[in-house]
Amino acid sequence: MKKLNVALVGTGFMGKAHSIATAVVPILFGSPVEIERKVVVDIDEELARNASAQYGFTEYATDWREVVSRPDIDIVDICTPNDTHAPIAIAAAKAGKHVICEKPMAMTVADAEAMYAAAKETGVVTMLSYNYRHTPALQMAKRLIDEGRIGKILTFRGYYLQDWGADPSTPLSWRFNKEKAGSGTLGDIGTHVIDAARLLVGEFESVNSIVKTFIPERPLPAGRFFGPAGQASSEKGKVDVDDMAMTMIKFANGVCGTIEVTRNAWGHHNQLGFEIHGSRGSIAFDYQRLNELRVAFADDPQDAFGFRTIYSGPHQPFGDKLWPVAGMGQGYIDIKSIEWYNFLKAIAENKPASPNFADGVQIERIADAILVSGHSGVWENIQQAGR
Ligand code: SOE
Repeated sequence: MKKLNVALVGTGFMGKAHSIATAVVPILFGSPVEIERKVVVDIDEELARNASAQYGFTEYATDWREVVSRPDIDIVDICTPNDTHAPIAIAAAKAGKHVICEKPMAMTVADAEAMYAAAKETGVVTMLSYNYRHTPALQMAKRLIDEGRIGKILTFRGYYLQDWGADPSTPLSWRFNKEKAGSGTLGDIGTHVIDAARLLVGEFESVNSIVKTFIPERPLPAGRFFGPAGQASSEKGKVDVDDMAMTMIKFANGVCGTIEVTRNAWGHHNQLGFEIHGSRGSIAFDYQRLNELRVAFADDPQDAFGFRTIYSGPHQPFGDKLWPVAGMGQGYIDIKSIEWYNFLKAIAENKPASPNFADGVQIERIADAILVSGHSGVWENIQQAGR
């Protein structure tokens, strides 16, 4: 296969993470296709120029429209705020480029469906950056479930707790703005747990939620709206998205679940986790201890029964390709690199990647139903794929 040229759109935190991943994939795993980090795009020329030098791209540009249709570009990597995902992804897919896109997929279910339709028409490979699912310990949970090691799943208890939004003086960045973000905590971090729940348990049938905004106004940012939190100005602006969503779930396979997501949980910095209880055992995972998977098997001897910790290493999925000794520790860049490896492998084999735009549409439908239920107060059914 010929060398594929990558265009990265967006130079913030995620642009940086993806750039490190694309740089190290060949070293860690041996890249399934040869790639060149060709052009980096940011509407701010200085940021684009600096990023191309710092992240190791050949060129920089300020207009994604010109770049995504260039004949020499093969892969478009979307790391911009949520309101631009749909236009960039649709233009790129229509131009026949493979697309990897940061989460959440889109601002609305309709936009997500349009992105999926555009990619389906040209047959390009798509991937959504729900990176936490690639954590080797979480993939180990999937392996244990698939092998029936905890029996039949009974319940799923998921959460994603952060605290960067808990302080009312944290400025109103784009993540608190419906026009730019589509939704708040739910789209930003809740969709990661929805992705994990679909992977580990299965499709959602219906949801019943409480959704709240705890801090209805915040100081406007003194500097860039899109940058890191930064300085606050003395003027205030309205928060028009959710701070918290608490959801009960009926899965299509009869499993019952809950998901709690908030950015107002002091002390919890980036805590995505879950417990899954089965008829023959339990599994627990918490991203702040991403190298550990806690398990309890009903068949263990009674005098030594209880949760025990499996520490990630070469025996878990992808662990063999990372570091040779359990206990050396895997981290955020490792999982971002696994994500990119999986995407490039799908391109090389001309197969769908996971999670892809079809998964994304389903996640958007679930997130939308959670917000609707937050208003209606009743159970909301989820439209199933293909219907
Ligand atoms: C902010 O809440 C954020 O950067 C999310 O947007 C990411 O998806 C999450 O992984 C870390 O926190």
